[in-house]
Amino acid sequence: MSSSDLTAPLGAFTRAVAGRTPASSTPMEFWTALSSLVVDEIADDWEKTAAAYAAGRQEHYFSAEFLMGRAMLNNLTNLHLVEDATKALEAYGQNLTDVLEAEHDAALGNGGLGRLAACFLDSCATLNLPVTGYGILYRYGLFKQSFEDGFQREHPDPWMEEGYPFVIRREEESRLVHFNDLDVRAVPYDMPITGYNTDNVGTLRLWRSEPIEEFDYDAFNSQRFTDAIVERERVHDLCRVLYPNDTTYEGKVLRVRQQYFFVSASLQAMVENYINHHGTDLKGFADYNCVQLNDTHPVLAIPELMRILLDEHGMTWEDAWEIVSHTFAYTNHTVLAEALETWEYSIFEQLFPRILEITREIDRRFRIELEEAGYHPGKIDYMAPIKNGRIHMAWIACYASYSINGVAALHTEIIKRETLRDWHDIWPEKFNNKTNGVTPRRWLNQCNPRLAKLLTRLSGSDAWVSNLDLLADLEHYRDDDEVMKELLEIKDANKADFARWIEKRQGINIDPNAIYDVQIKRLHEYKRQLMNALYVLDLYFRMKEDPNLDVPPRVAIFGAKAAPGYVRAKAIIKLINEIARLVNNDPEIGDRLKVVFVENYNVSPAEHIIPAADISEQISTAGKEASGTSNMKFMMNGALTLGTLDGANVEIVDSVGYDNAYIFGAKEEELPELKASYDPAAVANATPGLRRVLDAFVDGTLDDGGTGMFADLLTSLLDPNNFEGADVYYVLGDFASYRETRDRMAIDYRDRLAWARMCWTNITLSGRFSSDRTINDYAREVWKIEPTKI
Ligand code: 26W
Repeated sequence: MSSSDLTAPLGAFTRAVAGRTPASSTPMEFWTALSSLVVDEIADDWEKTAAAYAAGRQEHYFSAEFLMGRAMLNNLTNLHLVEDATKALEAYGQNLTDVLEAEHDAALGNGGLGRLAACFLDSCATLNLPVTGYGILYRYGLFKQSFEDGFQREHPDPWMEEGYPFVIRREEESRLVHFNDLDVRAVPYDMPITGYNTDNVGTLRLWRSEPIEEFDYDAFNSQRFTDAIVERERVHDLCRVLYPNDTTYEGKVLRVRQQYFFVSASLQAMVENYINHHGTDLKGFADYNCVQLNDTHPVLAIPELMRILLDEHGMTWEDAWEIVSHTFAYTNHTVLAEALETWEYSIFEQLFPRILEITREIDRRFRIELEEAGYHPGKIDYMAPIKNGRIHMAWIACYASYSINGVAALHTEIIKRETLRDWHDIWPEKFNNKTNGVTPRRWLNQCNPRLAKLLTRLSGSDAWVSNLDLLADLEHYRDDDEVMKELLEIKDANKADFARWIEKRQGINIDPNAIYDVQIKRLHEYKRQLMNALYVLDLYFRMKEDPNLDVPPRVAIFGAKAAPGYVRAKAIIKLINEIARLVNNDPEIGDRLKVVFVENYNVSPAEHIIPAADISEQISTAGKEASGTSNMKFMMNGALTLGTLDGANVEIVDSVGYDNAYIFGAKEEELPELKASYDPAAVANATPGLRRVLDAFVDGTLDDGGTGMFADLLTSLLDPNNFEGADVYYVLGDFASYRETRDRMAIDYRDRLAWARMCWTNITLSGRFSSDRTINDYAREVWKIEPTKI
């Protein structure tokens, strides 16, 4: 694309935004102006793409979460406008970096599931696939985290309050969503999704709830005017906030309202589009549409589509079910029992009695179908959509969907064997695996420009950016010492950048020559940040004991938010912060060991951290992490995995080989037997280092501010009277193996060239973990859609 001078238009947009001269405008005002300019650039292609997709077969990605992060750099890169924007900003004395940093992250998701949805949209746009995302325009994204005296505090994240030009309100496409006690107007806000090397522009449609036009005129014309206004505002509550829970389900009425709200509005829009293009006979609906359900959060779409077909289009149950059972595909993202959504019958009764009625009919017919097929009554009762006054969303999803998938090979095997075993017994053909992936645009090309440049130079073009498998052709450079030295220089430069960034952000000084050992992900006991913390504390004690201990300098980097109600997760945050305080202030230790807890971890901090990482901690209890996706981002950026054989780690090792990863700990299939005879207290006493670190929780070495939370952590590890027994996640059981492996890894790091070769193999064999591969698999095997280039 030819370069164009953006100086004049940027000036004009900035004046319009700021109402003053560019000379007096702020980086935020320039950001706003530049984003309007970007939307201006893509408007024609976006309209064309939407029209092309609307006419053919499409996939609709339903997700309660889209963790988009920042949009500007991605859009500028895709539109080849980075240089032009840089020049134009410079003409006004601004620099691109500051303007990019002014953007708020769109944190409309908790973690892995939400970020996966965002990577998928990026791949769909790049691959010209007719896919649209549907979700909720939360006014407050995931809470902002601060640390006060080492404790997590949560603050609201009003991410759009300063304006956000990347969503466009489509007033005329509003829908009415009916609840028993409330009618709500759903207004779509569309976000353009640009792709790499394509003019196609996809769409993320986020719904916002608003009062419907007709209101109570009597109330408005009387003294109750203000009451009427307040009542009108109540509707906005629906989309006010993203629930900050991943994995733990809570039966909150507002959450189920949110779910119904966005799936109802989305289905209405889909049905109307079908009618506009293919006529009022909806029998062919499933030929033109499929819906991927991102976990159970959007599963109400199943009874809702039944309602639309039965009540609004007069179909018979059989005809409607035929359509519904060919429309939906369900992805499972977790095997943790506490995450499975079940709603109380009474909630459905109160909010949408008609949906309840339909769900009961689904339940009745399900029971008959299985009885006729001769299944055992106990089994039928277990699998039925409604049981003991509760509605099981995953069971409805499994029954109605034509496809059920897990997100990594091991995870899919576990859901087939355990979590969804009965469904697999009856409908094995529905089950399939789709190992997750991440977009190499954001997670390599944009966040690691130095490495991207090297890869482009060696491969002679940037084609790898949209075909990551091409990097495999470069693997042989691992034997080229000059290239390996260059790789090491790139990592060093990225680490120096990170050191400056964290110094500026949190005032911590770290040594760029140290090993950067990173664990960034939501805080959960199964992810075992606690095991990492135990290692760091143990290493500290070993260094104190033997001041001459010959180990390379290390920085342990953490980033994690804990769900506000998850007391133990918050205790682990406090614990890590206390360890940091102890270690970082010890003059005897100096730069040999530092602990950094990155505050308010989010997508854009990840973009600073990952390119600088040497070691990627993927240390979940085997069988618990469905896939993991940061493991893939680290791999692409040349960090080595220190991990268990869990989730996608299994496939990462399969790609790079055991020589290029550090694998430790109990395997999934070994754990049942190990756990049966497991005595954590005995392990604590017998494992080198463990007793000493555990004692430090309560002997005054670490201070929990008198809360008793550190003692509770000890209880969770050691007390057999715990709800599910002691140390459910096998932290102490795996510790010895973890310690040995992490120690060995640090020593291996000293052979810089050998280390670089391992990193290089990880980078060049990461093609399989591009979300382009994942999306191509979904498109071909599940969605049956074709690229539709404008
Ligand atoms: C109802 C509360 C709730 C909210 C979110 C329950 C469960 C969830 C998600 C399913 C949790 C989640 O994000 N799971 C993660 O999904 C990623 C994408 O597939 C995987 O890589 C992670 O391993 C998995 O933990």
